Amino acid sequence: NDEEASATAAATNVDIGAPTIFDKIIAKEIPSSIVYEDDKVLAFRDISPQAPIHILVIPKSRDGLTQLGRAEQRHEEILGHLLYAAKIVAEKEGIVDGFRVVINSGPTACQSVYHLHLHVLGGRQMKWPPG
Ligand code: IU
Repeated sequence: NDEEASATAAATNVDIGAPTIFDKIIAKEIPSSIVYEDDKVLAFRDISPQAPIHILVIPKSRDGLTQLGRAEQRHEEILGHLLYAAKIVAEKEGIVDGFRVVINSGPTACQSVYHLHLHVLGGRQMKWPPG
């Protein structure tokens, strides 16, 4: 099931600071459905959407920012930029009045790709607490 699959993915991928598939998406070596882009961030549709709108916002330069739990003070600016980009994406997608931003950090949170990313989710009623 989905829960086992994400737990398996989280257990399989470990944070060793290595390049991830997101680098290939940034380099456009792998196609993606890009929603927003500027010099610092890229936003594209998640390949396995968990809501009618599910977009990932990622920094173009990883700069050691594999997960939020490893963030350092030098990342403050890009972290703010990513969050503001999430708002621009929500606006572009017509969900700015109600959307959710999620960051899974580390295996316990089921992070599977070790290149920091914000999930922007919307287009349906969200539930709380999350799983
Ligand atoms: P997570 O927070 O690390 O679990 O999220 C990783 C997301 O990246 C997850 O929602 C995947 O569906 C998504 N994704 C993708 O959009 N394209 C890919 O090639 C891969 C993962 I690998």
